[in-house]
Amino acid sequence: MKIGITCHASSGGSGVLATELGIALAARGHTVHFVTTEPPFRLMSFHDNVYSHVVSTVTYPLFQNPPGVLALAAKIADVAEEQRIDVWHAHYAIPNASCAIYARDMLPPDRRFPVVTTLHGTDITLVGVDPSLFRVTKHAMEQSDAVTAVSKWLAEETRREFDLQRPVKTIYNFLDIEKFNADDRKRCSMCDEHEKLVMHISNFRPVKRVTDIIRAFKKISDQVPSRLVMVGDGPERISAVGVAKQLGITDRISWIGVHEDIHNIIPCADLIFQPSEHESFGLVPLEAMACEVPVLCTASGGICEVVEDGVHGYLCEVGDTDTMAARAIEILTQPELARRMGEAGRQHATNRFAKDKIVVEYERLYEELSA
Ligand code: GMT
Repeated sequence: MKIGITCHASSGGSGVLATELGIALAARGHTVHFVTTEPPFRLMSFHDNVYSHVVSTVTYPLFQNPPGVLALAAKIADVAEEQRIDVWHAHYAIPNASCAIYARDMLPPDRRFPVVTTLHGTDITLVGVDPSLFRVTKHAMEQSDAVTAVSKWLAEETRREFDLQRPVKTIYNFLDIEKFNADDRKRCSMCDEHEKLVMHISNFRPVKRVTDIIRAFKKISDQVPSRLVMVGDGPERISAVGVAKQLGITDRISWIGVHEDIHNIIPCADLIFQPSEHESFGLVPLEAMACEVPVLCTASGGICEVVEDGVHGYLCEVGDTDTMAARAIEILTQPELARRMGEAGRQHATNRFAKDKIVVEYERLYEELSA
């Protein structure tokens, strides 16, 4: 099939998932065309059957903001028509689903294509429910030919918040189980031999609660020789650095910035720590589980469908940094417990979330829609 994909090209999980999906579909013999405003984060190397079209937007003194969203819709229509696209897959409702629908509707009837919209989380929970975008988000879902969500929790939230009458199908996120593995499990130069390594990976947005990490880590590192490695960047970094200064632990934390090859970084960790306000899925914990690294997360949203409390790590209440620290200390001081959790995580990731098991679910959906 010829499949078009639109996604956010930044380092967020939705862009990562969409890019990995496109690469996986191409490896299965499909032709994939990405249309994005910047080259996708994980599409830097060449892949057979994958094409990337980057949108350019006109600037004009009248425009305070260049009309990038309209340019995206126009580009989708151009690519779909020129390439005879069979199905368009929009990742993230705003503006990607809206633009795909606009593009579909501006083509002559015999050139139109079905639109699949995949909801990733914040497009519903934070952006879509904002009164300024509620109606346009609802319209995008109602006008899509199929809507999927990355967890049952997100599907349910969407139906409830938007009083949506149409079905929202759950198709879980996936990962490449060969790429994320424990073979490289090693002590790395990020911490001393005698220290345990606690790691957090995100875009440091408020929903990630990065200051909770710093507060919990103070309690952890008072008891266990350890180092905190913060991977990524974003708006909450300044507050997190401020809290670390107040608590006098700046020398115990490394801020290593944004990295594309996190499959090489995760195996260095003894614990992955993601205390989000809510997560529709939680791609990072899944990646950690595949690398046999225990996880410490919050029991919020779709993460409970990925991580089993006490089996792959622990799930704590949002904001409960005392319990988070106690749970982390348990894992860091009991190597046998950590090993068991790591192995159970890998097993679960392989059985439930391996790439080939999930990608066929999207393939089936595309086939149904374009039949
Ligand atoms: O978490 C973010 O801020 C990024 C965001 C995105 O849309 O790029 O992530 C969401 O999509 C990921 C991929 O489906 C999920 O694994 C994340 O749980 C979800 N984030 C939230 O729900 C907060």
